[in-house]
Amino acid sequence: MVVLAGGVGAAKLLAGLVRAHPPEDLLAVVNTADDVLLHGLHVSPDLDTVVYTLAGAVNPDTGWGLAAETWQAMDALDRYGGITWFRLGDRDLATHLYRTHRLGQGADLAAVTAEIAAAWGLKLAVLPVTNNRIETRVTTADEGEIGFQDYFVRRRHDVAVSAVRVAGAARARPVPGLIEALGAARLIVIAPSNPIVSIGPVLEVPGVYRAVADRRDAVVAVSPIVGGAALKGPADRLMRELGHESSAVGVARLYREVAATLVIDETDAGLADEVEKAGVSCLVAPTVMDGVESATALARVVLGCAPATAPA
Ligand code: FO1
Repeated sequence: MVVLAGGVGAAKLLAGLVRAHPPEDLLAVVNTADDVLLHGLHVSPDLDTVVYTLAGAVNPDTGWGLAAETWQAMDALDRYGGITWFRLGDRDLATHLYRTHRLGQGADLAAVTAEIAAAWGLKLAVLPVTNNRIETRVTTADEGEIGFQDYFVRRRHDVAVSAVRVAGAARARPVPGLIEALGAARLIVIAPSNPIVSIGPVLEVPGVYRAVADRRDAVVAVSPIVGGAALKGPADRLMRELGHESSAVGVARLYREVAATLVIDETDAGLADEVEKAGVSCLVAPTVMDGVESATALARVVLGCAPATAPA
């Protein structure tokens, strides 16, 4: 099974999937367009959120960074007027130090991610969508084009966006093994992550969109929009600002070429017919994951969408 993942929402569903399905048969393919180079360190927020969550070590209040964290380095950096708007905890820093060290030695991001996931005892495979640098760039009215973390964290995504692009996508290559895994997977899951800035960049890496679209009948997506709103982050605003309807129907329209089924929350049961009219089969189920039980229950609904026959 292959799960296309962004950050927090995807990590929660993955925490359910590893309980409902053998983790050895799970491959999480994670967005890296949120990655940021800061203090000379390579930070991979979505990869780290997936690893930390599945390791049971993530900060439960934020969904990113580590629980029981300390902030000595950030406090010490404040003395110098260094960059501290992007909060890097003392233990989290070790991940970025290690990743940067290994990349500097010539290891690729997939290899380093495998080392980090193994160090946290994870049994499922976690892969960046590409080993190449891709970077979400967001155009705002007052600052022009800025980096994703400048938008998401420094500006608290509290600014209107007129365009989003993934710099580097055109020349990026899918991480080795990804296209084959998509061709062979019994089921492909599009996790409830931001369709624009988390799932979008994954599908923009050349070859990935086509590989997923070719398996459309084996692809199930979970809507990250519930009752017209995102459970976390700016997905609803971004969809509206970029001309899409911020609803489960809007998500269906975004995914209809790549996914045969969309799971929407019971809150949106009344939209099921419109989702079907958008050309996507609709499953109504509880999609708000407030703990492992609800995540596991949703995982079971998703797993139930696996076609009976394995791919030809
Ligand atoms: N999100 C914030 O809102 N504020 C932060 O200071 C912050 C720091 C941070 C450090 C490491 C990391 O892995 C993630 C971090 N995030 C922070 C989340 C990050 O912005 C992610 O990109 C979002 O979760 C969206 O995927």
